[in-house]
Amino acid sequence: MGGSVLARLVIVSNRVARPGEAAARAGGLAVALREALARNGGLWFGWSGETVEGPSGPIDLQQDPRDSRIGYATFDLNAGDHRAFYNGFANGVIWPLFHLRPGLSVYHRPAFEGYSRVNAAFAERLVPLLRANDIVWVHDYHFIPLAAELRRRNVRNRIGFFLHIPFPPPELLVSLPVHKSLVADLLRYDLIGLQTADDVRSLARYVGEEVKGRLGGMGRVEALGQSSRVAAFPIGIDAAHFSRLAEESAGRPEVQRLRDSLLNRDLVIGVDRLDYSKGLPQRLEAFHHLLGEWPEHRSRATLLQISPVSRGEVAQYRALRREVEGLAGRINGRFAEADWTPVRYLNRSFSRRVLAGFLRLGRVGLVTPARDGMNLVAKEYIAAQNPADPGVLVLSRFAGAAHELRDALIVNPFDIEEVATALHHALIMPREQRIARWKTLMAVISANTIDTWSESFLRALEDTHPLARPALLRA
Ligand code: GDG
Repeated sequence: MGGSVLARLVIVSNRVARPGEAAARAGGLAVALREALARNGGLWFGWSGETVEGPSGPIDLQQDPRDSRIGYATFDLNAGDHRAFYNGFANGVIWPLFHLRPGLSVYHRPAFEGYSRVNAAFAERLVPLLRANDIVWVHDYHFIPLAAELRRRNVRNRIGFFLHIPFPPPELLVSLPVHKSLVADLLRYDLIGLQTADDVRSLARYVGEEVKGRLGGMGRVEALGQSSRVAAFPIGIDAAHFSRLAEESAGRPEVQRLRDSLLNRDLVIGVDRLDYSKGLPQRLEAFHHLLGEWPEHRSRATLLQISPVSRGEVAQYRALRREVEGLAGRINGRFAEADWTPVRYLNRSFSRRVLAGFLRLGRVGLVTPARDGMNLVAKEYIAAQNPADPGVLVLSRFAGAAHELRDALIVNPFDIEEVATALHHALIMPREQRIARWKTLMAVISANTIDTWSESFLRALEDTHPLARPALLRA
């Protein structure tokens, strides 16, 4: 590859999906990014998943056993730095604030310093691995300052950034003491990809109103002495692949056991990391309300809520877990019969295959986040359906996916009565209506897939410097 005129792709993300790490558990995003690497050859750079007591470690380079043109570069992080970076600032400050929960966002200067230190450590280790032609694609809120750290070390490559979570309106962003330096660093990227037009508007408003920058055509942004481009690239899934997975999984023992256990009752399914952005307490309240107001669904509808624990070290997540457990217990205590449990609440994860099979069994997909960058489960639920007898998606208007999935039953997750009413309508919807809605939704997710997403982002990144720069090879 050394002498190739084609650019190599370098992906940076917090966790790296290395070969050998349970492939079945790797999400669609990991698979898609690996495919983008396979098209051009390239490097996936990130944290190893291990912490050490001493200083952060050296780079461990591995080659993909199936494709020698793909490499994985990871390193261990100092435990204290990791805590400050990951739990302290990324998930303790940015995540809640960007999901419109300023009350949960607790800023401490040492956490921000840890975040900055880890970004510098990433840059320091990445620089020696970079070649002149490489195109660098950085993922998510953990790495807002990374381009600035790379530029400080004289890296002149094209560097793009994709934010998987929402971008907050400026009125909220300014509550963060370091908002200006964070946005100035963000603008060091050549291209900033956001999930939706709303997110782009929020960033544009910050630039125009808060720091009196200039907004030009094609998403050009000039502010704080920097110049960049910002655009929406709504992330998708490999819809055809997920449909096949769901169909094939119908015969798997785990899926058959779930089907048998339902005894022809209606399955309402929710799949979300146990996170306060996912609207789980309100969702359970809505299910409670459904059973209270429409007794015909008692002994008929079962809610299967799959919520693997995430970020369990963060206090807010532990509190949420207790709250959700309490609510599930309350509903079951009030409505359960000897032969029917209304809520099956599972704090565990399943393989992607089994999950696809479960989603296919759902008569209703209940996806009601309080705020979500996109929400891939909404798209996976659609892809998993049986075209001859599809279920109905009930979707929060505050998920990025609601911009595209307009034929879902769109709800305000904070309006318990509205969600319960939508659930009722979904459960009684005649088949022709379900098919008509599903067809439109399936067409949408088949047109904007994970591949079109990565290709359009990378094409836009190449276009940011159209002259004298090598292009990525297109499949
Ligand atoms: C962030 C943004 C944005 C879930 N449980 C299991 C499992 N999953 C898979 C789902 C889906 C993925 O994890 C979750 O993606 P989401 O999009 O729903 O949510 P976040 O994790 O919050 O992701 C989000 C996304 O980034 C992409 O840009 O859409 O807004 O917050 O694929 O199926 N997978 C397996 N077992 C489980 O138990 N195998």
